[in-house]
Amino acid sequence: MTGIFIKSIADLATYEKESANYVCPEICVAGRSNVGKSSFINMLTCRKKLAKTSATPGRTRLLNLFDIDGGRFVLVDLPGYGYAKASKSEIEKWSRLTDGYFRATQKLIHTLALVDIRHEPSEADKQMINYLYETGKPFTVVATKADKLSRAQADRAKRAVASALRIGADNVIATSALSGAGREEITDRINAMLDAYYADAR
Ligand SMILES: Nc1nc2c(ncn2[C@@H]2O[C@H](COP(=O)(O)OP(=O)(O)OP(=O)(O)O)[C@@H](O)[C@H]2O)c(=O)[nH]1
Ligand SMILES: [Mg+2]
Repeated sequence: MTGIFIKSIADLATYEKESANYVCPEICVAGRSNVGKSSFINMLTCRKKLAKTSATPGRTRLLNLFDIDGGRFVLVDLPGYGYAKASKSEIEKWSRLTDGYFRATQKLIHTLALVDIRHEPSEADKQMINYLYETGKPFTVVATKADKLSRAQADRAKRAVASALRIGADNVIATSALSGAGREEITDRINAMLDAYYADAR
């Protein structure tokens, strides 16, 4: 997939103005701070620095929009939520822009919900999944940083993530931005949902 940066957005009004400029669907990338959202976007688009990554949590505090494949869809990089030191206020900050986005968007067809494969999903992760589930928004859980585990460990961890989130293991895809593992599975899934979307739209 080819990606082009569109814009960083700090408030909802700007999002609404910007999204009025395109008709294609959106897919968003959500997950806690430092889980690897920006790295994941770079992996998908085979670009090293399309989305800015950082070892310091909380790097992406804005909504970042990327055009994928020349208007096929817009990828929305959401601000990371809940990082350890300021969890409550950070979750609130995440909530304001992110909840606002989820309420305002009329184009979102899928959410890629990222969790770290090595850790038990946090309360904030569970909140996000529950929110998506309860509001009927389709999502796939992406378990990041799979390169940090052996293949067998990763398979086990994937099942643990699925069970903690009470979803089917086939709804969790293990990925590594480092090795590119899981990239094809993700792009296949995205292509299938876009094909279905454009077939319906016709
Ligand atoms: N080993 C490994 N490291 C990764 C992977 N993905 C991300 N990282 C590292 O994790 C750190 C955070 O990555 P980012 O992509 O900036 O995370 P983010 O979710 O965008 O973070 P915020 O923007 O702060 O919310 C960086 O040091 C990355 O190099 C991965 O698949 N494998
Ligand atoms: Mg980021």
